[in-house]
Amino acid sequence: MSSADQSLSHALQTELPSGKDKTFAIIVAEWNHDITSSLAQACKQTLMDNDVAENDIDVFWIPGAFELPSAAKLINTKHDPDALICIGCVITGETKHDEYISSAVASGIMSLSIGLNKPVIFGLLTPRDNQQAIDRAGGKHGNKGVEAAATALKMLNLQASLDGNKKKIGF
Ligand code: DLZ
Repeated sequence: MSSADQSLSHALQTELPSGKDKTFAIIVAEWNHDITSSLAQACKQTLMDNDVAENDIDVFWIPGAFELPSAAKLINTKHDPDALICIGCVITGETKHDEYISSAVASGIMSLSIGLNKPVIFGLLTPRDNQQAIDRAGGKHGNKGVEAAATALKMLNLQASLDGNKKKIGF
């Protein structure tokens, strides 16, 4: 199936794990605010729909997508949430800025996620134009903020299942 055919329901075909008693930081870039606020709202609502208390979700607004990895690191140091969800939207323009920003964000979030040993979710849209962004922020391709929340819940569930199955070493 091509990605164009995959809708929001793809991420939600199975029931999501509960996020009860887990804490989350949603970090949102101000650039393309109409899009990112819709992503962030859907993300927060999905967490709450899956047993996360509103008090356990902190939303941080930051200037642009480029700042997502450094802000996530800083917020982690100060707040130590169970999962961090990074949300932004970088739209292709006349110059190559989008390529530099998007690839820096992708590798920054990946290194952070591996280094912190906790879910750091890549909720960055990289559309060619505003319409593609709208289509993915509550339009015909669903809302990728929902998928970002679903990914965080699934990764926390993976972590919990591994913690529960730790093998004893030694006698
Ligand atoms: C500079 C810039 C440009 C041109 N485009 C976007 C964008 O489409 N989406 C986004 O989130 N941020 C953009 N920025 C801002 C950068 O992410 C960053 O905030 C600045 O370069 C300052 O580091």
